[in-house]
Amino acid sequence: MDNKILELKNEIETKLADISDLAELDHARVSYLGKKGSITSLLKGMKDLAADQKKAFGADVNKLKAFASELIENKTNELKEKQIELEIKAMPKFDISSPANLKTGSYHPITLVQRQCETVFKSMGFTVEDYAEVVTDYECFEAVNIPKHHPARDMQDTYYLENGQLLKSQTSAAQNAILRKYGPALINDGVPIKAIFPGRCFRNEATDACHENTFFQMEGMMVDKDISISNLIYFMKTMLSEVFRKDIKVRLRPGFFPFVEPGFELDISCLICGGTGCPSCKHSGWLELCPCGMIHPNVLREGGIDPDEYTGFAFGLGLTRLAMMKYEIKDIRDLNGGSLKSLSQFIDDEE
Ligand code: FA5
Repeated sequence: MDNKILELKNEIETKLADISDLAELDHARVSYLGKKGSITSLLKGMKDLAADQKKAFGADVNKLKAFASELIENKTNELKEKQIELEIKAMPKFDISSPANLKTGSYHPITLVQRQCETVFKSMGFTVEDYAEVVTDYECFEAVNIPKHHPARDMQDTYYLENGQLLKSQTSAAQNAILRKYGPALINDGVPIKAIFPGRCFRNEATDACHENTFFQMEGMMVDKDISISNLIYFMKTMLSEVFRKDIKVRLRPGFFPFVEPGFELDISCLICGGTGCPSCKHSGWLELCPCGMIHPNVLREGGIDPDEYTGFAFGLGLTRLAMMKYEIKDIRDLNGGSLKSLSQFIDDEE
């Protein structure tokens, strides 16, 4: 190997070993691999070599380039992990017995995770929509492929008003309105529908450590030509790793929801017990967090979109459960309890 190449290889190794900061690492990357970097200059200098030396020299410089790229990538991962560990250590842990911080107002933990999810999805081009809490039977059920008297209605009992309207049991109640709002731009101008719509949901059910009668979900939809399950999985994983700031163990299993086909349940490994089983995860080690699937053709059709031309995915993230996992809150009922002593402890780690 040429001396210049060997010297540069040694220099890169020594320099990278000393770097402890991502900005400095990026600076080093540009100085070696950038357009005017030392490795690129070696390649440019090849034109001055004799024809019989060019081949071996070029191969060695390319080896050096691959070596430096791998070293920089490994170092980047190492530094990012260290940074995340430090951020996690700096995060305050939820302690129900600690004194209330009543001097300043604070956001509710659900608001904090909602805002974090919104930031992630907005950065991926999704719009954030608001929707009513009192809706019609058509919006909540019929428009999403749950006709009157369908057995799937038994899964979600809710509270009815005397005028026949109801408190929405799922954010899916907004799906039809979103399809109708953004469908024309999709059909006429080819603009994909990408929307999330967080909201409060209500169900007439017995409460326990992981069930409330009032809780938050965040629905999301994407519709375009050729949308597939891979797109769905990508967006879900990106959102979870951004919100938790670490890799989260997830599992997908088949799930039935009349408005998607195929449908899945996305569970995350319980972060309260580390997956060994506790009351928060009903002793299963897993927490059902985000049902999802490919939007059923009937739902697209009902929203004015031709299912033969367009496909899409939808998900219904349990925001309240996400807040529990993120802040290690063992009992969902603490979130609606209104105790400032507990609720004033949360801060937005994004700020
Ligand atoms: C639904 O509500 C579907 N609309 C979700 C969906 C949307 C599926 C789009 C497919 C496509 P489910 O009933 O499983 O599904 O509720 C979704 C999530 O809300 C659950 O995973 C859970 O995290 C949360 N959730 C449901 N019921 C409660 C409850 N009583 N208390 C707290 N969180 C709840």
